[in-house]
Amino acid sequence: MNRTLIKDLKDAVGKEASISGWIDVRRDHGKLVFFDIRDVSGKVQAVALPNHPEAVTVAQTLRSEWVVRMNGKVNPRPPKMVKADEQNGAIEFEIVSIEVLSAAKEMPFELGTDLNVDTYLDNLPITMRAPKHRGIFKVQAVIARSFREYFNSQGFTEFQAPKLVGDDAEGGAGIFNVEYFKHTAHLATSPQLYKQIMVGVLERVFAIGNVFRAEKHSTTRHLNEYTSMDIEMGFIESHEDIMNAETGFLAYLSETLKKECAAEFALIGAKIPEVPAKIPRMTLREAQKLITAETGKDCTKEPDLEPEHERWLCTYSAEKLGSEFIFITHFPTTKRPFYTYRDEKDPTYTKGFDLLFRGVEITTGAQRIHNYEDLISSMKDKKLDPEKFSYYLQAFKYGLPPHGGFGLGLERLTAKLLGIDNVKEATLFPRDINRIDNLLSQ
Ligand code: AMO
Repeated sequence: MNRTLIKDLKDAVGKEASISGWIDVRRDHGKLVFFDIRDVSGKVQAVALPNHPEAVTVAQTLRSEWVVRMNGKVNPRPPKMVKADEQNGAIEFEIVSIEVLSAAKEMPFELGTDLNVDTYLDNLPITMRAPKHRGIFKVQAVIARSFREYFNSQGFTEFQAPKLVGDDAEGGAGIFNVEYFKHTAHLATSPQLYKQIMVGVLERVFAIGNVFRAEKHSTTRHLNEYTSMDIEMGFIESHEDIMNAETGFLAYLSETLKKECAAEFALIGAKIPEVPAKIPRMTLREAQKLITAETGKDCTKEPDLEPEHERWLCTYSAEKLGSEFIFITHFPTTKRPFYTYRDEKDPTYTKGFDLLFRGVEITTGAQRIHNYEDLISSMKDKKLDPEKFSYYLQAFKYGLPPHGGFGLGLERLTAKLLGIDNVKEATLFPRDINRIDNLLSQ
């Protein structure tokens, strides 16, 4: 008999079916053995009845996480037992025969139990099977797919950026070295230089790929390997075009999540955000004046926002401006990478932005310098050696249009969308200073 996915059983009432999946829970009631059986599509209650004694004998040996194939019949539940708000709450699977596909050792804890982050991470291959975590990673997959769909629909071309690089764009700190034959190479911290080069080839490009940051601190926002969703587009007027492109994506994402992930958001207890047609924008200095006026602590001369400022601005934006997203623009030139375009009105500030959402920065983006000479002089200002970037500079030497782009951290976005405090819980296999899967010895 062909396998029926558990979500489709409701259409097979009165018929025979074969299901495959994991034992979620077993409940014994005298001679009856009940199970919740789980597959990728959902759960169903199955029951082994005394009229199939062989099935009952096998049923009594099964425990959580055993993998089984069950043949049987889909019955309507007696009216008193119907659970209208549950998936398959109106049916029950009557087991006729059971084949064990894989036995499982006794679980160290019940799936779905609240665990501290370390225990959760130590046992990731199984803790990820819990409904909450399956939900998180389904949502994450939908985010990445929506990014692809949206930017494909806007005339962008996907490309794969290299992960092994020579000299790095984002400045010296935070780079992993890799032994590369007789040389030292690095792990890419961003596809930045390649996406700019690609503007000269395909005008509008995007990439979704892993990047690496050798940050020594362990926070709830930082990972040492994360997935960067990047775009870069040519022929823009200013960084405003980039913010508009990101707004378009977020609106598409919000709609897709409503269509495809409402159940996951309900299970996790999170709310899908509304995306206004125009996300509020303010300059760093405007934002700092507001914070200073409200909190009484003068931050108007700081070159960047502190995490507490980001949280404050998000609350302010949600309460006063009606948007959970807010763009902060015009960070000082000294704080931004060499490729960032300077504001014509005041070149000590850049035409770049951060996007804040639910208390955290989820994106950095900007217009870029496209003039070859300006770029060289910006490198020199930052004490970088243009010789080392001669490969990248060819794109500029031979004509690159005004362009810009952004980088959006997939795990941070997933965590914030789902109201998860620690980004590591929204990362499939998080790497941090103490852990690559297993804890590293100190
Ligand atoms: P930036 O370094 O600000 O910009 O990174 C962009 C976004 O990537 C995410 N992110 C991280 N997520 C988890 N752990 C980290 N250690 C981490 N670091 C960054 C954040 C952040 O907003 N090249 C530019 C982008 C551009 O201008 O196009 C860049 O990489 O969500």
